[in-house]
Formats: sequence, structure tokens, C-alpha cells
Amino acid sequence: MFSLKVLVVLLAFVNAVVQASNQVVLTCESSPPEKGDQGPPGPPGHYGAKGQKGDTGSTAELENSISALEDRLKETEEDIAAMAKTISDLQKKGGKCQCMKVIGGKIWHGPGNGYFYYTVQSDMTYDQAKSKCSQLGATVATQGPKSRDVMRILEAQMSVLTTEEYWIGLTDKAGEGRYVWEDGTALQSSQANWKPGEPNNTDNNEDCIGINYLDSLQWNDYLCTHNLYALCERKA
Ligand SMILES: [Ca+2]
Ligand SMILES: [Ca+2]
Repeated sequence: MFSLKVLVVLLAFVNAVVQASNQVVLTCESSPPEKGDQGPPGPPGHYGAKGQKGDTGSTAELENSISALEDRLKETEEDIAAMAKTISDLQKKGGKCQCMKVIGGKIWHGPGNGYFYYTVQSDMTYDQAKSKCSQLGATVATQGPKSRDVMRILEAQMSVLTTEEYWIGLTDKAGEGRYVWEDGTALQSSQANWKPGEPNNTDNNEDCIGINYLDSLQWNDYLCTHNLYALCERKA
């Protein structure tokens, strides 16, 4: 038979084992569970809101561009007119000749001979040059080209004159070698400024005169259907 003391010790041992077992269970139960597998993807979302209206077509864009350019051109012309007026006012104060004038929205240059000059910068025949200058209230330049000094001043005023050739108001349409200005007067030998070798009346058909061959301000006879720019001349 176990003694009472042994029985008490056994009971205490059993109790200790049970408590230890409970602690292990409690510890295991407090650990977080492992993650499960990832679920399937959700259903697709709703359609987005309707987009903004698209741009208008290319024709409308072109019209807008043209309109903007027209506005810009108008502003530029106004600026030029204001600038020319300022220059003119300054010249008047200084007592000098009026060397620039705005007529019909265009700048005309005055070399001091009482006439003003404008260059039409597009290719045209002699008759087209006459017509174009006439539309501007002018004639193809006649008085200016009679003087080399005037043309040198004009060349300094109009930088474009240094790079192109222009019709002037002189032809021998009335008879080969009989050169007559558009004002009806005959060409004087002292007025002539022919390029060496000109006039040569190529193909027996060159009757209209252009100036500034290779930036020389010298003259050449051309077919009247040749294409040059136009130098127009008018009174103030
Ligand atoms: Ca001729
Ligand atoms: Ca010629």
C-alpha cells in the first residue's frame, strides 16, 4: 500500500503534468492561422463616362489659321504705318526731305527727286508690271531710272533692290533701237546705264528694259514676256 505521503506526491505530479499540457494547448491556439490560397479575380468594372467631343475638321482649322494670319497682317500693317509716321515726323522736324510715305498701307520710298517708289515682288511680264503699278496709282518707274544718283539712293533705301531685277518704264516697241520712256520722252545717251554687251535684242525680239543685272543697277533688254519684278513710281 502507498503511503499517504506518496499519494500526495503522485497527485501533485499528475496535476503539474495536466497544467503543463493546458499551457501547450493554449499556446498553440493563440498562433495566427496560415493564409489560404488567393481567390479568383472579381467581375469586370462598369464602362467609363462618355469622352469629350473631338476637334472640328481640317477646313475649320484652316479657316481659323487664315483668320489669325489676317489679324496678324493687319497688326503688322498698323505697326508699319505708325513707324513710318514717326520717321516722317522726325524728318519734318529735321527739315529734310520726306524719304518714306505710307500709301494704301504700303511703304513707298522717296529718294528726294519728288517721286516715291514701291517694289512689287512677284514675277510678271512688262504689261503685267504696267497694270500692277497702275492699280497702285503709279507707273512703271520712269523718272528715277533717268538718274544713276537717284537709283543709288533708292538702292540704299530699298534693300530688295540689291537682289532682284525689275522692269523700268522704257521700251523700244516703237521701233528697234528707238528707246522711249513711258512719259513719252526719248532716252538720252547720258541717261543710259546698259550692261556691257546690251542691248543685244536677242532673237530680234527684246524690247522691254529691266535693271539690276547681277546687282549692278545696269540695264538689259528682255523679251517683254520675260518675268521680272516691278519697280513702281508715283508722285507724292
Ligand atoms: Ca529691241
Ligand atoms: Ca538683252
